[in-house]
Amino acid sequence: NEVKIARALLSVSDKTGLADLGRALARHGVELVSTGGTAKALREAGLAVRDVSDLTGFPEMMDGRVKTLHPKVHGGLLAVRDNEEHAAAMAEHEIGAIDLVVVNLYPFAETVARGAGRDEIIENIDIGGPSMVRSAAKNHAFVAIVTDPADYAKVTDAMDHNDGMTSLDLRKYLAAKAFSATAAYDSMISQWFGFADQAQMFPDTLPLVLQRGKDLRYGENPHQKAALYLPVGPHGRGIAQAEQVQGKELSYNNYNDADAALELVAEYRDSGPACVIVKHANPCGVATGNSLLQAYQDALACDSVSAFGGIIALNAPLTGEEAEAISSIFTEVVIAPDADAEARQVFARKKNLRLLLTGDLPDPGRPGLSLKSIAGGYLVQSRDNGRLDRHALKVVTQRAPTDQELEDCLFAWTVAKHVKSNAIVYAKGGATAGIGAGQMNRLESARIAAWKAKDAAGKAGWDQPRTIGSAVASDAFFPFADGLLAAVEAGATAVIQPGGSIRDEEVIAAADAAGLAMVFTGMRHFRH
Ligand code: 93A
Repeated sequence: NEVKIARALLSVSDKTGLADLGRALARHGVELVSTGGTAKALREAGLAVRDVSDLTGFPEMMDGRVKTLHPKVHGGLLAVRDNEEHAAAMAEHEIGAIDLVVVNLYPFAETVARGAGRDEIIENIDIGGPSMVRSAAKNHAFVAIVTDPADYAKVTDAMDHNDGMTSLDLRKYLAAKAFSATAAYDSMISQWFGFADQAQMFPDTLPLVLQRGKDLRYGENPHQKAALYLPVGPHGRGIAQAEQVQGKELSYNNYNDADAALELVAEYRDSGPACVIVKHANPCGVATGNSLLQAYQDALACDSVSAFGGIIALNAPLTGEEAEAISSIFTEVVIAPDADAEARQVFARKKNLRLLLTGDLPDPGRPGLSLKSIAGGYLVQSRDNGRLDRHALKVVTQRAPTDQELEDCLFAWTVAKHVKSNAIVYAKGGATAGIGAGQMNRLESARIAAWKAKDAAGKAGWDQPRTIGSAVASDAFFPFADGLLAAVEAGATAVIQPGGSIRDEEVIAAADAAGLAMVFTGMRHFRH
């Protein structure tokens, strides 16, 4: 159960804490064996070290690709000490037992992250390291395996308190950690192969190794547990990577809503000022404008009732002016690429408001996977990064849209992509006029959006709703003419929708009869 450590093999890329560990082991009379760079570092700290090449009788060769891959190493790690045959094999081949292994692996993720070339990345795939880690972890009945510098003190403390010995409990803990380290490491490499090959948007093998990030207070409801998980290895930047400057801790629902807001505002990363207000993962107001402040005010005017307690995302750095305006109503989360000192000061007065800074907005066209759990499994798909080519739009009505109608169509379409289906979005002059989300039929979404627009006009004191003279987007085709007729009734003059219904002719005829201009996208944006 308790094993006295007589010999340790150290081979680490990250030399943090190595000298202290070496000294603590030396104090217990442990023989130190090491690979090239690690041995050098230990010697520089004044410690006596035996080279692994001395132990194996082979030089480190092939640019270090073969250093520790040798029976004298792996035999010493894997031998079952109380097995007579194993003991005999050790004696016959002069294999000495190794009781402690300290390894951390070639920095694969860091090499990828700093933009190294393919050859260098490949060279940073550690082979010998994980092999030792796995051998030692398998034989944890006798061998202690340390893969995390944070555990150095755990091991030396245990040795200090128990005459240089480790307990089985500690070795089990270390072995479990070691196997998750090698699993995460290989997953990272496998993910990189997927990322490196840009054409391969949807890998067949899904290296779904996730690392537990921070715990969240609870899930969607207080009786549910929740935590943030992050993919191991290279991944895109998103809401999970945003920097929280102030405010209460983000909740599960905050993350979900903030993600929806950031993904939508990112659609405007190359355009002028834009603002998105999200509530329950659906946008309740989206606007572009000559200034961020104006974009915010226009977005707010679309549905100021729902915006209460909402999530606000902006596509440009915040200044004090917008911060003042935003602070005047209750807001849960504000997201922006950056915020100046004045904006930070203004928000600092609102202790609970969470301010998230993202740096450059993510690329809406990036590849990636989206995941949803179903009972007994998961549904995985490539993320909806479909983008419309405005030249591919097909005018299907007698009247073609005017330039302004076309702009409004495209604006409404982009927003509709981010609205839960069935999605109907009215837009005019670069701002949403009414949003109908999540209904079980398209007609109701069209009616709700128009009704909300009327309500908003009343609240804002406008003489008519913004749906008059607007463009309307539908995330999927109109199966019947009724949805389109509801839009006509609301005052829309242009329509953008995928097309493809068996009743397209009927829908086009209704549009022509009402003098509408309609374009087909040939692309659908369901979001359920
Ligand atoms: O190239 S390897 O896959 N071949 C090996 O035999 C081997 N043995 C240890 N990499 C190998 N290592 C790794 O070298 C360790 O995992 C560690 O990250 C690194 C330590 O090298 P050095 O002591 O020369 O700095």
